[in-house]
Amino acid sequence: MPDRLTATEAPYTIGMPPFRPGDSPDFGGAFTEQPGDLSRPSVDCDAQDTAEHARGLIRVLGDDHVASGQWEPDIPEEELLLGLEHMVRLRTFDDRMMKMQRTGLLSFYMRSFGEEAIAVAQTMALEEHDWLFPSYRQPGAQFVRGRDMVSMICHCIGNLEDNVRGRQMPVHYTWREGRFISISSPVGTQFPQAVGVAMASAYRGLDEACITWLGDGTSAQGDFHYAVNFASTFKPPVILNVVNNQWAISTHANLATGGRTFAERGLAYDLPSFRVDGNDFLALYAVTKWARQRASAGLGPTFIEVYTYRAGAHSSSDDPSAYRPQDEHTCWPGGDPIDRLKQHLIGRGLWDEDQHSALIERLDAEVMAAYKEACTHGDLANGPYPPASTIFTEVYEEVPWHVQEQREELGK
Ligand SMILES: Cc1ncc(C[n+]2csc(CCOP(=O)(O)OP(=O)(O)O)c2C)c(N)n1
Ligand SMILES: [Mg+2]
Repeated sequence: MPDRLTATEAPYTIGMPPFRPGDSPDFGGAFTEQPGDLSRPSVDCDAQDTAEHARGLIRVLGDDHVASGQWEPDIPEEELLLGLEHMVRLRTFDDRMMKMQRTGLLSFYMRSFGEEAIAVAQTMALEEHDWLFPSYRQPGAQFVRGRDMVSMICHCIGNLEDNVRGRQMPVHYTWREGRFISISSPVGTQFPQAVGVAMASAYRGLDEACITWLGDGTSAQGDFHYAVNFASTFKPPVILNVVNNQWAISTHANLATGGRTFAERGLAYDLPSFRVDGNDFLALYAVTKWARQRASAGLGPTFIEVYTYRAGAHSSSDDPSAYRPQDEHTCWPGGDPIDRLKQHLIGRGLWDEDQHSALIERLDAEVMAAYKEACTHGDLANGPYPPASTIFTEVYEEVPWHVQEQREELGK
């Protein structure tokens, strides 16, 4: 045996990204899977009845932007228009927050660029009292639940009006009233939390479901398997989403799958499992409704792979041109989620370009006004900042002696 195996001698394969900087990315132009390919099984089906759904791709919006197939959801027109508005709101908000980060008014930011449909459509498919256990890539759920935008910006700045007083990184929102559970920096913790709360809801006989999301990279964490094992064993009302956006910072999803889809892992745990086009608002809504109905019927969890593409950088600290072609996201066959819903609505005569421009203008003004108001409570460059004493307050009901000692040492 040589001291060290080279890549070709190694008795295992390592999944590689399809393209690297300098390559011309080509995903084949369009998805081969079409709306109508897959049936909508009854909500009391066996997990193994969804085997094809875990290997295929559930779509509703075709390449011509027309909705079709058994998964086409019954969704009121005004809900679709509201969904479009929330997605545009999120993109506008993200762009403003990035500008704030680049000009030193807040320290760090993460956009949902290209993934706006996910949290918006899926939260709209739930009940108001359901619990949300998101990752940092689903802040859009808060718009659906009506969170005040000024409060969100104050949190990102960490200023005097930040509802968590700077104890969380920007974008790691906490919002009790919206049942939006704190995002944690160590990725993956939300899966066991969601399963646990769903078990508690079932135990108490409440019709409350939990939904949670984590990424392709995060699904390699132990927390993922602990949670899915409990979900498989106790069958609580939980909707488990793996958002496969192709990238975990600079690591490609090919390194995390071993060749199968992420959705097929749900089958191994005996959970109904669906792979859904994550840039298709209608497909996301339909699959989440199915999962919610199954939860209400007392039949337990649903496992979903949301198949999408992270169009932007991982975060404000990342430069994707170091590991993938600059224009890769423009070649993604799933297209842009906002544009796809917009074209669908235009095709149905419910929307037009003028209305879309007016919407963008209105949301620009809304975000601008919120940004200005938030900055009156302090920004990173100019302060004022929350007092240092807030490090020690509002965390423990009874302050432990060593924390008290540190506080005295600091003289705060
Ligand atoms: C336990 C843990 N390990 C590593 C990190 C550093 N980290 C933050 S995000 C991230 C990538 C996550 O990728 P993915 O799960 O695909 O989610 P995405 O960012 O694509 O939405 C990593 C490695 C972390 N925050 N927590
Ligand atoms: Mg990812």
